[in-house]
Formats: sequence, structure tokens, C-alpha cells
Amino acid sequence: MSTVRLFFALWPSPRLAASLAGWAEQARLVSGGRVMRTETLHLTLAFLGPVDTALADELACATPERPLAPGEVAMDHYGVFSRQRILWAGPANIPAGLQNAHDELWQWLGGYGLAAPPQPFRPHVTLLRNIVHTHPPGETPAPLSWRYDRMVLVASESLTGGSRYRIVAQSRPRE
Ligand code: 2AM
Repeated sequence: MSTVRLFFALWPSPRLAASLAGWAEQARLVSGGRVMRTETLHLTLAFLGPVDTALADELACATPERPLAPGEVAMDHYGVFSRQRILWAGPANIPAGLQNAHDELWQWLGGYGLAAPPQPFRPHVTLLRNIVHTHPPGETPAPLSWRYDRMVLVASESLTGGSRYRIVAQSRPRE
């Protein structure tokens, strides 16, 4: 059985991604580590892991017909996942709209036999990997406001030296 590694994400505009890259550069001065490429920055809504290719095709066809309730999330906080040596940007407080979007997405995915992970939703944009100092920087740049109105379905392909992301579908914004 062949599978593809999938996740649903919010993808920033090039402008927002450039601002997030500035957050990454600032954090690297304190934390060390490797900066993620600007064009790959994203916020994962649901990580599906390896999915059978037939189901992946079904999801890619269904995604445009499943609008995401538009909302806004502040990037106003640096956090670290010390075990994974990741530094990220995200909201200090998860907005209800984003939490609902996550919960409703997983409810919909349940109809395809997919189950949400037991861990709580931790919305974040990974900025640095392999960080050296696992305390987040004390100073945070000016907060960024991220208005979103759609999500993307992404296939993650493992290559030597990292992953390549391929957007396979996106939801249509609500009329
Ligand atoms: P990360 O950036 O914190 O590693 C593609 O790998 C995306 O899916 C990334 O945003 C990654 O988060 C996320 N991801 C990878 N494995 C995951 C897992 N087991 N649970 C939740 N998200 C995961």
C-alpha cells in the first residue's frame, strides 16, 4: 500500500512570511539553530501522518468544498519545544475561532476514519530547528496579525537534507 504524508495548514502571505522570517533571525541570535526557509513557514491545523494514496486523493478533491471559517490569530509569542529543539512563533492565547477551526476540521476528518491526536492543539510556526539554547528569547518583536480565510492540504516528501512540501489542495474562501 502506498502512502503520502499529509497535513492541513494555514499558509502565510509572502509578506507575513517575510515578517516571520524576521522573527526567526532575531531568535537565532539568542537560540542558535537552523532557520526554516521563508517559503516553507506555516501553521499546522491537523497533522494526518501517512495516509493511503486513495484517501489522499479523496481528501484533495473534498478540500476545496470545505470552507474554513475565517479568523485572525496573533503571532505574539516565542515558544520552544525543548525535546525537539524547536523554536516557534505563535499566539500566547489560542483564539476561540482557531481552536474551533481545528476541532471542526478533525470532526470532518473523523468521517474519513482519521482520528485527532490525544495531545491538545498547540498552534505554532516552527522558525528554528536544532536550537542550542532552549529558553525562548526574552524580547519579542512587534506582534503580527494573521488574518486567514482558507487552509491548504500539504504533502510532505522526505528528501535527504529535509522535507519538501507540496500544496495539493486548498479550501475555497467562504462567499
Ligand atoms: P513541527 O514544525 O512542530 O515539527 C509537517 O511536518 C508539519 O506537521 C510541521 O508543521 C510539523 O510540526 C507537523 N508535525 C509533524 N509531526 C507531527 C506530529 N506527530 N504531530 C503534530 N504535528 C506534527
